[in-house]
Amino acid sequence: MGTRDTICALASGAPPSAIAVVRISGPAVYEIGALLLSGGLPAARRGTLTRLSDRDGNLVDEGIALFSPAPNSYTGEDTLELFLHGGPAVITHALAALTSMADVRLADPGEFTRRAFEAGKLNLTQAEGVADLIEAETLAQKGQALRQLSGGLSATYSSWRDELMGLLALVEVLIDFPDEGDVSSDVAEPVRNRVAGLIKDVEAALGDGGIGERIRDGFRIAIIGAPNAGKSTLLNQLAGREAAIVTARPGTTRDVIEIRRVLGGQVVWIADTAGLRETDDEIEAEGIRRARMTAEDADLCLLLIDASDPGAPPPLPFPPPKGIIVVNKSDLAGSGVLPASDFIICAKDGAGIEALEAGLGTRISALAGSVESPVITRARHREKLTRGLAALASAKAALDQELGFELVAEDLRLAIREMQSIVGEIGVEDVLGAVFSRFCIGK
Ligand SMILES: Nc1nc2c(ncn2[C@@H]2O[C@H](COP(=O)(O)OP(=O)(O)O)[C@@H](O)[C@H]2O)c(=O)[nH]1
Ligand SMILES: [Mg+2]
Repeated sequence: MGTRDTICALASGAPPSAIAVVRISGPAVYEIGALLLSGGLPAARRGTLTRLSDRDGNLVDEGIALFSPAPNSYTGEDTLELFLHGGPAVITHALAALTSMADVRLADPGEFTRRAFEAGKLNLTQAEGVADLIEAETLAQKGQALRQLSGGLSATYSSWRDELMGLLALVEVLIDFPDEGDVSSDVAEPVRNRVAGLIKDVEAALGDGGIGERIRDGFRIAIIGAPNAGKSTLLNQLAGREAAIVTARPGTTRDVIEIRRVLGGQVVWIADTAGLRETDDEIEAEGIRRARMTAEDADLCLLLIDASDPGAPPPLPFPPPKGIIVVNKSDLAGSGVLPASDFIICAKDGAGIEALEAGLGTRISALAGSVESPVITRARHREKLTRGLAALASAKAALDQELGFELVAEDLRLAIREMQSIVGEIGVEDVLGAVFSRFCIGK
């Protein structure tokens, strides 16, 4: 790898703040200590009061320096952390002083963690856990990210990989000694059983209802119903602002409009959709198609019914618990019988909204709790695991039909590769950029 650039960045939040943490990682840490810190580089892992100056000897600030020599640091490289006063001018001056040194530059987003990954301090799912932990807004997201960071997830994938490696070794023996009839049948049967067992485990992980991804990315609630039922009005109530246009004209909402809330301890995206009706308008028809797709994708689907016009409400497309009937415009309800419903609200003045929110929160939190410790927390994991499962199914078919152990071995190798790429052991150059570029600078 040769000599590397030394990277530096503000690691703490946007200034002004009480304290700013400036992080430096790479070989130039020694030079920086010698030239820019009063008293030189401090003793390892000992917070030391020091003065940072620029190369012309102008004082930047006074603060604490912490030196973590390689390999016992986050990145595995020599690392220096400076705890300075968190003012914008201090930070600008500090970064200018540091980058004036040879081979020192500002870090790219996620570059410290990328170096930690490259040094083998973290695997890829753990690095993803770091990013998720920083972005976690709910306790559920935080818990999931911490579990991922501490290796809970990679342990599952690694155990599958190890199991597959063991099977591959057995199958390779069968390829090498094809004529030992007894050996083949003795070994083939257990291999088949273990492949079948793995298929079951992977299927169970994939069939988790996407709960891990939902906890991370947000659950989805769709509001659907006839035009003018008050869907946009309800969305605005839930948003606490005028997110969607409300008019008395049916067919106003065409695009899907989403707002973000925390309900039941979970991040939730609530979508307003175009009213469902027959239409000749091309744009409205597209809106209705999107409304149907949004409802399909959602975890909960609210069918809104107008109490003043309950006539023939569109049928609830999903049974409970996903489908929920909400009667709106309770203020206009006559003496007639209202349709059976889960909630009755007046979206216009907000009556019943609190109860609706509480009810939705209860349902979302039940959904989130329906799977204990989901194995999949990102679409990336699901995609790889799905491919791994296909390879396992193909290995199983080859065993069942006695197509030859070469084919079985090839399928097992494919499955191993997918498991390894989830935790970042192989073939990950293409995903590294995507994973790390979404970190914040300084992490
Ligand atoms: N009286 C009454 N009018 C409402 C209520 N909710 C919505 N509206 C009115 O119904 C009309 C259609 O509302 P909108 O939210 O645009 O319906 P959408 O087509 O389902 O999105 C507007 O004139 C709203 O002001 C309500 O609870 N009571
Ligand atoms: Mg609307």
